[in-house]
Amino acid sequence: MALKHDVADELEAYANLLEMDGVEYKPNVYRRAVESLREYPGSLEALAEDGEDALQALDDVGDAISAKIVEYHETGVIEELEAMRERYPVDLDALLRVEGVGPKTIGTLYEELGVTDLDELEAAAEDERIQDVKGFGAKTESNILEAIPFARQAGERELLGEARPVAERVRAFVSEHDAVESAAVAGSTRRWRATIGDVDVLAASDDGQAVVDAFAAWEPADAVIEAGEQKASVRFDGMRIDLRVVVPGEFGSALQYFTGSKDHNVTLRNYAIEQGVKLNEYGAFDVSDVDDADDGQRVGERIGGDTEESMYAALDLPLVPPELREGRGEVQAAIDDALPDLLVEADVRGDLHNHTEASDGANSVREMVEGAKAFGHEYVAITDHATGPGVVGGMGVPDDELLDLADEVEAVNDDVDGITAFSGVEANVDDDGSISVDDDVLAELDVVVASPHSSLDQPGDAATERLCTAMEHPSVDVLGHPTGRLLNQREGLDVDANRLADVAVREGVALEVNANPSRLDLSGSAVKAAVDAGATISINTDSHRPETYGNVTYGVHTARRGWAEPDDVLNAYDEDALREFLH
Ligand code: DGT
Ligand code: CA
Ligand code: CA
Ligand code: ZN
Repeated sequence: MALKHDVADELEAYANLLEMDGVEYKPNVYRRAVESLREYPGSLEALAEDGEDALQALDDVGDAISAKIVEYHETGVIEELEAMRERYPVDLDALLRVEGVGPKTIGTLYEELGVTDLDELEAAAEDERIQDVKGFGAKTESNILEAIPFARQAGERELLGEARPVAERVRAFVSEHDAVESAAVAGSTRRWRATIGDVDVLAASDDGQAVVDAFAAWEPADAVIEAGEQKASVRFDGMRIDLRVVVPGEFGSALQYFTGSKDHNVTLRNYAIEQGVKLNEYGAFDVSDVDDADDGQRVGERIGGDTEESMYAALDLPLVPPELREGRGEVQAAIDDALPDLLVEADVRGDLHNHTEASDGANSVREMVEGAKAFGHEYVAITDHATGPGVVGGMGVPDDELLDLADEVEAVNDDVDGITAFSGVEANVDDDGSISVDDDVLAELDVVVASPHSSLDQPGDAATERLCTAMEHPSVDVLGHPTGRLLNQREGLDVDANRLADVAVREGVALEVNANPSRLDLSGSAVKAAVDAGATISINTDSHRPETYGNVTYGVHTARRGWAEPDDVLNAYDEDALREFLH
């Protein structure tokens, strides 16, 4: 497997172990290096071959870290890391998935109670041993206990942001094979679900065995799980990847079947039966003249299956976009000719939630604005964190400096042609719904994003109330990452999406679809509630560096999962319409 993945994972583990050990400052130095490694587009092998100096050309990689990368490249281990692992023999990955539990907590619970994995953590909490440890209380203990089932289940699914690039890579590899006519990503990855159980790829070929053999020999794979004549599964970077090969004439029906979801397919198949049509992975068959339609897979007259369109056309239906195939009324909408005219990425004109080095971002205002322009945006808002609870390590901008920052944004706006830069802030929504920034300051800014960052374990009613109160503030334009969820890490606020949508309409506030692949917040189903109620959404990347403007793709597809059309999306508006909304 690629050195980059391996070494980034190892250094991240090292950062966590250092933090467990009570080391200050250094863990974050390692984490910054990990981020830089993961974003480096080139081959890390090539740099490592050239030695430590070459590696130090990477951002945030200094002497100690470059030496560890070379050590790992040459020997396959980092001695200091292995020593730390011996000292703390805990299942860090699993324990870190428990909401509210970080490396420091894990370190303490290991020292005090010998907790090394989820089962032992659960037992300690059930026996009420955690509340006796200094610095812990009964409340923390019960929070931990409640969060364990989610942590257990979260370990089994991968973020879309990790799985999707891998799926594309496998698809490209497979489609290069001489015997392959076409290849496609299927399953939940094609539906752009926020998390992925396993990656499904489909290929059309008359020589299944040759294609399966090539896939089983795919060099980056960590292991082959199984390999048959028509399908194989491999493991890569903690993910399972399934490849199925079908004959070209059945590619469309197989693609339709293996894209799912199961709910969509069941609904579609039942409708088909009413029309005298049988659907399966081998095709669409007219069985109206057949005595026993269950007598084999390929019965009656075949009326579709070479393309996916032909499967829907066999029922006189238009193709249902994969993001809609979740059994949320899309089959009925297709029958009624009422499918939405979905938003596409090209409709998006700007990004309304971004950070600079004034708070926790990595770049200057100018770099973020020029980056947005290079990305193709017509406008961008600079919305650094205000100070407040839940904001990383005092990184927020105090009220009086927000106005200076706004002046800087205005100066950059005057100076850089071809894009409009809006001033703004990401203010905190406090527990009671109040906004953490002074009203007079908020009134001066172009874009006010208000987001919850703390108390993300409030009960649903209080959480809904809190967010609705925040939207009633006259200066708030966008409710940022409304639930505060972090996929596979914390569930976030359990809000009533319908009520949120109604208040958003009434108050003229846009609900964010935060496009960071760790958030995708609102989720697709919450977007659907918003759009159904007539609310406006805003798809923002929450970028802390220009390289992540491209995450907008994940936001767009999440919005599509919520049936969003261009008119539903604030940052698909032209600048005049946007300004009107902001006023
Ligand atoms: P995942 O992997 O959990 O994120 O979700 P999917 O949707 O990718 O599910 P997966 O990988 O088990 O199967 C891929 C698709 O194949 C699924 O969406 C629908 C279809 N499929 C698989 N097994 C069945 C089944 O037993 N019945 C039906 N109707 N469809 C199935
Ligand atoms: Ca799957
Ligand atoms: Ca699968
Ligand atoms: Zn933010």
